Amino acid sequence: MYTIKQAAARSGVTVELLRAWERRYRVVHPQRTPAGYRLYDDADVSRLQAVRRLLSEGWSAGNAAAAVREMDADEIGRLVAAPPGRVSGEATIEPEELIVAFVAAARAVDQAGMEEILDQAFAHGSFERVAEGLLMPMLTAIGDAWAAGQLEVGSEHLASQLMQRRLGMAFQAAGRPLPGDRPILVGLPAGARHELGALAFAVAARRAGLPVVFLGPDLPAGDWVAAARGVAARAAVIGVPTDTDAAQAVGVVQALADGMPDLVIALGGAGAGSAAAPGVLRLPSNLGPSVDLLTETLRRRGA
Ligand code: B12
Repeated sequence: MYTIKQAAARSGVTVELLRAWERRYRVVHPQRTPAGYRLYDDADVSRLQAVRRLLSEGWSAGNAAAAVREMDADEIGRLVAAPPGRVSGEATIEPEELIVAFVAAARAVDQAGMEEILDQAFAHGSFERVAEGLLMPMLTAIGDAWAAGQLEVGSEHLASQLMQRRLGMAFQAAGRPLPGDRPILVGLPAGARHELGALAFAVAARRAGLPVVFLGPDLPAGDWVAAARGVAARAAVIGVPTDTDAAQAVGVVQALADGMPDLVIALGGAGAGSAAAPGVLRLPSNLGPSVDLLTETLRRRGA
């Protein structure tokens, strides 16, 4: 066992910092001597080294502590032993740790920390992989924490705003449709505001070369028809994020099918099953397969 001075020396942090991390972030839980002095063991020292390591890679203290709190001894050992510069890479920071750290940063309304974690998330591979493996699970974890009363509404709004901006940037970066391309409209029916899944799909579809126009949330059926007619759309993809959105989605499908019989109409999202109709394509929830299915359907129908 080590005194606070020894533990600080072994982990390479100052006594003041050690106390602050203990008090603010509960990184370590020292035992006490009968006289009340703190005593630290090797596991405490490793945890302190792990936090220090993440800080040196640019993490904020709160996020580093939250990530380390969720790690077991093996993970901490691997983190501490990793060569410099490797910590932010795929091999060492597991997606689960980024998700936990993102929720912790959101809870603390730490926007800079959340941005930092999203930067790291985007280093984890292709857009599709990051969106499905990290961004969407982060949102689900935020929703779960909110439902469990562990996170305020402001934190949840902050998280979805940040996600929306990132997805918007990815959408812009994926290239614009060429003039004259008959577009594929993607959007949500009246009343539906959970637009992030549909936006992620729109990004993936654009990246696959489809000329996507994203109409966004909350669009009434008549306006879908006006937009589709106005641009002679090839397809309309309607996001149905929850069962509650299904009735309005059915209205959009009917209005589009009546007004533009040759239009390819597709539904995607967790509520899509409740809005299913004959002749309407039901897209799977994964981004890659849903883009492939739409592309193949457009080709087959010569649309
Ligand atoms: C962010 C959020 C919001 C934001 C949305 C911001 C935005 N710009 O989108 C705001 C604050 C607006 C919001 C409002 C509300 N929300 Co909300 N929200 C969430 C939260 C935290 C994340 C949603 C999200 O983006 N998830 C990530 C998405 C993409 O995952 P997903 O929906 O499962 O989608 C997957 C697939 O289905 C697919 N997909 C989705 N859409 C599409 C579209 C296409 C075309 C394709 C191919 C695929 C696809 O992509 C994903 C792949 O994994 C969830 C929590 C959760 N567990 O999801 C609650 C949640 C969805 N909300 C909920 C509720 C109840 C509401 C409100 C009614 C709250 C209120 N009382 O006001 C309102 C309703 C708003 C409305 N009229 O639509 C409930 C829904 C319960 C239900 N099943 O009906 C949830 C589950 C929270 C909860 N635990 O209770 N919310």
